[in-house]
Amino acid sequence: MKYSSIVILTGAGISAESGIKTFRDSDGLWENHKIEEVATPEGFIKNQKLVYEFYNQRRKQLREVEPNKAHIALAELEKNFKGRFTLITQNVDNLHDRAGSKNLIHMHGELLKARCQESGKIYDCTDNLDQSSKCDCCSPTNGLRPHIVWFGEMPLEMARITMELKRCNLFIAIGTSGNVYPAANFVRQAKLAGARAIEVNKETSQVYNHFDEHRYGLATELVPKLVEELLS
Ligand code: BJW
Repeated sequence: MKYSSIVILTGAGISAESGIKTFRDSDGLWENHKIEEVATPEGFIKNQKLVYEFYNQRRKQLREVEPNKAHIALAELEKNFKGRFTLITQNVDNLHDRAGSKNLIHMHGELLKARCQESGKIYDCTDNLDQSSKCDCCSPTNGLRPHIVWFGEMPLEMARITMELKRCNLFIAIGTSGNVYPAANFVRQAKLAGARAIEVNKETSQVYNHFDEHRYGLATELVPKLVEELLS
């Protein structure tokens, strides 16, 4: 194999075939909710009940879905690849974790975590959250919020991501539309570092012109094939 350091970025498209709706499809998750209502700090201040319920419903959905062949193939790649391997996901579901991925960065947070609004301490969260949910780290407590990166907030682990993008020689983006920054810019950063860039998607993304190679189709078909090629 000619690559020594691989960075993979995944988006909602990789979980679509597990049954989790993508954000910008016509029947997408946010059809009944305006983005600013459920995915901004301002929306949370305005209507906490709505935002808690939105994420409670999505947390519950995780019990009904399973990792698909694409998640599993990426975990296999990590297990068998001899060089550096970093998987960055924009997804807040736990399907990469459940497929067995280890060196995984959840840059937009995780549905199964909650954060103390006062101290920033992060807690595991499998049950519903609401306005009365309390942390056990401060008193008086300001309560817990979903550990999700909303618009206008800084994505997580950006320093580590930047370092990995600088040193990778293969960058692969799977199932992401290239609408949301800074993730949409990762391909440019990887290219500046000299990496080859491959896009795997059902259709062209907003940033498709920055990739060297495009593979269009379903993630569950294309990702296992690509992994097989990389490991052969
Ligand atoms: C398949 C498939 C199958 C389907 N097989 N493929 C103006 C210009 C530029 C930037 C900005 C701007 N104004 C504001 C900004 C910044 C803003 C932003 O990007 N806004 C844009 C809307 C313009 N970004 C932010 O605010 C971020 N923070 C930030 O920038 O901080 C400052 C900073 C400065 C410097 C450095 C670093 C930071 C925070 C962004 C937080 C995004 N959060 C969300 C919501 C999380 C909550 C939740 O989940 O409820 O994260 S938004 C939403 O979009 C979610 C996703 O992770 C993210 C990306 O979406 P994704 O994954 O690409 O999904 P889709 O649906 O768009 O696409 C699915 C794709 O799959 C499609 O392409 C399909 O074709 C494909 N597909 N089925 C293969 N079976």
